[in-house]
Amino acid sequence: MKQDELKKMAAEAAVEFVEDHMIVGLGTGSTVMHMVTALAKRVKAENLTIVGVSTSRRTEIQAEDLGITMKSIDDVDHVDLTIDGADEVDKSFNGIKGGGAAHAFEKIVATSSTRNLWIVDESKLVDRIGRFPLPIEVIPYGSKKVFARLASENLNPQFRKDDQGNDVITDSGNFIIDLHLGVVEHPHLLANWLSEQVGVLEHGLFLDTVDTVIVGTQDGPKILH
Ligand code: ABF
Repeated sequence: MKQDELKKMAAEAAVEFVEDHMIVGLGTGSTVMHMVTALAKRVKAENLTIVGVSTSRRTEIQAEDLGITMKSIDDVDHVDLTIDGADEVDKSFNGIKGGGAAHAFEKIVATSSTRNLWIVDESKLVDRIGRFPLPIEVIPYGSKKVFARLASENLNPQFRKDDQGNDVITDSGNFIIDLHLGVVEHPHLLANWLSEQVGVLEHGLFLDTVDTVIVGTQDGPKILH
């Protein structure tokens, strides 16, 4: 099966974890797009009452267009279950997220959630995270100073550009700098250091966050706890 079919497999399996009356965090990315489509179908078929909380404008638009009731994270007192994608996940459930430039909102929703569930195709499972460039969201003012500081620490930063060579701008109007590390030797140490850097809004290391990972594999969906 192709990668997109494996993404769809994981996405559809995740929808079964949604219960009536839940407040559901909806992540961002192509795997989540499959999940939102399947969730909307299930909501209609079973006449479920759920509220969605999005992690990006594009997820919010998709969910609303499909008839899912949406609220802002600030209009709910908690989120019962957040279903999101990931770029890499290791055996300790350390993850890199942010390939979709939405990791700041994703982390805000994830840390407000009772339970977090990631949906990935098998290519996202790695022994060590870091081959996928680590996204950092930075405030535009002073971003070149942050870039220089990251470079001076040999973190191999690159401003993320779109196909036309323009800066990628997040839903918050910020820039993304990707760190080309190859491997993250000590995820918690790096996460703490990045969190202390002035001008860094949020990094894409998601550690001690996810409870369950559903993997689309050639042998069917695998549920990892
Ligand atoms: C999102 O899911 C992002 O954080 C992550 O980059 C993305 C994975 O994208 P895809 O599902 O398209 O592979 O949560």
